[in-house]
Amino acid sequence: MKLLLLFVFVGLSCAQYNTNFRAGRTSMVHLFEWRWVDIAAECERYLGPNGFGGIQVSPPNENIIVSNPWRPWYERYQPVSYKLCSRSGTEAQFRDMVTRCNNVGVYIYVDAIINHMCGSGGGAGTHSTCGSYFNAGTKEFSGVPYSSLDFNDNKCYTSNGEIQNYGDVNQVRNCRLVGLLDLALEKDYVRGKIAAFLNNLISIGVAGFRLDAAKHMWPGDISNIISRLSNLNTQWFPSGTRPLIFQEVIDLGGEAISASEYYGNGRVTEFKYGAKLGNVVRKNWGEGWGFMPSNRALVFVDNHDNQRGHGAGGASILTFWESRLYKIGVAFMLAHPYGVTRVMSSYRWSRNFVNGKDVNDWIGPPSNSDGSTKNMVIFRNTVDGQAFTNWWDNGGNQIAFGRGNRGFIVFNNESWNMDATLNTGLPAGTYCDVISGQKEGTRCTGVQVTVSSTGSARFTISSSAEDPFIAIHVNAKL
Ligand code: AAO
Repeated sequence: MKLLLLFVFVGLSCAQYNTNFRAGRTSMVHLFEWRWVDIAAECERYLGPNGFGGIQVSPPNENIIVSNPWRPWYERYQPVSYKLCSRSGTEAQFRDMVTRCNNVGVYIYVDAIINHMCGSGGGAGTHSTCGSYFNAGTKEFSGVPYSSLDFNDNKCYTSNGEIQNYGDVNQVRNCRLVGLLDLALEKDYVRGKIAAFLNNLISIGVAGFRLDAAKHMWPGDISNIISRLSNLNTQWFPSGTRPLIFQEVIDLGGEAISASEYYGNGRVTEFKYGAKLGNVVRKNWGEGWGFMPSNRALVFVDNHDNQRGHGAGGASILTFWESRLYKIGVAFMLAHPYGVTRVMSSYRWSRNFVNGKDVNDWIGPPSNSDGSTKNMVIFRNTVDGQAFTNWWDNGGNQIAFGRGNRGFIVFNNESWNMDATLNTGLPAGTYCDVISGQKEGTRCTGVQVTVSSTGSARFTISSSAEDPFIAIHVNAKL
């Protein structure tokens, strides 16, 4: 009986904060603009075997087709209906992906665009990804259906209907974000349509949602919609499991709305993390970090916006364009215990800077990807739940830390070579560095590290290494 009560309590207390990852898995990857057929194959071939817990996928529902500029990535942030056809694929392909990924323990988290529909200048017709008729001028969306009664314009008091001042809570939540038609989420009808959309995804087997533009929705409206959501599909999840909710709220401080207003609904994207981490890796050590509580945070080095100069974070954000620093940042994040971690898999585009701004920031996807962090994801799984221990630094940019007696990581971000003997906290033995290689059978394919009976080990890292860090853990011990 006691045991039963404990379970009930744990179930309730975790609720929408729980990632629902399969036991032993800790991280998700954002497969930005990937196609469903490619993701299904990626789950089976790579993400499952390499310990990934989940995937944030691009919005699966019908969106406007933007032709000027030609088919930018961001058209998917302009919904036309909740039918499941998009550039990533058809509904059948989406269902097949969810089934195949779930079967190998990699769960799907949908980027849900529920704050708004398309931009007010989107025109009228069937230039939408499933061919549904809409008229942005009269606010008619036949595929849902929504009419002009379902939007917020009557509550917005700015001269042009736009958010003009982020210091005014009412504007941020009742007016249009960059011209996007703002849904009236206090209406029972609208709440019902959104909940039906999300519940359809849950029934297919989806494990949770990123709520796009959550700052632009009233926390109480979000809470009502969450209360209408079903438990996850029991084909893959224990009965009574709630979907993970993580809300996109950009809070770098200094605005009227703070991230903490959303903690009651679920986790929140911690944008300070990538900004501060970027500063640290760029060697601009700064003031106290002031992050939200770890059990409320979803963290990332970069996201699809700030990777290309949209959203928040500015120049300090690390991206694949600076691969060496980027890998340091991603490895640090995955080794450190804070938050639920999300790595990024996007695509390369040709940049063109005009007056310091990339005028190619709109370019849409090819069908390939880049980026590999598989061994650090396994590191994070291996050290999950272990304390942050054995911190060491040289007073500058050589740092090291451990995770209990399960893992240890060392970074040399100085312009000179590192040679240091450090206390790792690990059991004695020979360990394979999982950055330069890995353990294969009875040998290491890269650097080997010998930990003595007192737990100390010598680390040498060249300042010219492309990956100037070494990571060892107990599952890569010979
Ligand atoms: C496109 C066109 C527009 C056109 C519109 C409609 O670009 O010109 O008007 O269509 O036709 C994405 C793209 C948009 C695109 C949109 C729709 O990024 O360019 O518009 O799809 O296709 C705010 C929101 C945040 C949002 C972010 C981009 O709060 O929710 O803007 N992110 C999500 C998605 C994003 C998507 C949308 C929302 C819309 O991730 O991909 O847009 O679905 C401040 C505020 C932030 C605010 C930023 C940017 O940040 O705090 O809340 O984010 O400004 O406006 C310092 C400050 C920091 C500040 C930052 C930037 O870092 O510390 O607080 O500077 O000023």
